[in-house]
Amino acid sequence: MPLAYIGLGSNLNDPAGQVRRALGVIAVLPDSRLAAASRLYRSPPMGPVDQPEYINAVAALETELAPHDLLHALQTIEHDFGRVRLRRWGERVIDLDVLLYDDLCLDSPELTLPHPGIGERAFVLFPLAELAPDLVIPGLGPLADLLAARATDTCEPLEEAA
Ligand code: ROI
Repeated sequence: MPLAYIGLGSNLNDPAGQVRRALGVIAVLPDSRLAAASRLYRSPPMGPVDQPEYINAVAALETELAPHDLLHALQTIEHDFGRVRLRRWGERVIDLDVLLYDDLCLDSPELTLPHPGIGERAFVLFPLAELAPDLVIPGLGPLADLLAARATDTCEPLEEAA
């Protein structure tokens, strides 16, 4: 079954609760199985700094949903969570991104894979590395190298590993 990685982020209305609840909804998507979920991480906002810190996580989803069907399913969840667009790169109750879909490279009007910006975003790289430390990202190279370049960025787990 194809394996997709999904990025989750929230900085409004109990962000940790939003991310946990979204993981629960992702876990019951049709024709899919939640293979793993990272811990929750906190990170300063990228974008306008006058917004709360973010809670981020990454999920690994085995899925028979095609990439665009997965995207639409995630957009439906965002809508159900009451996501409203306040400003560009601004605060949100939930953000669900398809980060990777197997080693697919895709550039369609709706969906670009790997997700653009993945290589610079500590809040994606840290939780992703928890799930797949040996991952090689198509077009970007080993995750470990991308992570090393972001080592000084702030992104810390809410709880230490058990
Ligand atoms: N910043 C952080 N730390 N985490 C996010 O998930 C996040 N998402 C975004 C923008 C607004 C770019 N900044 C973010 O979409």
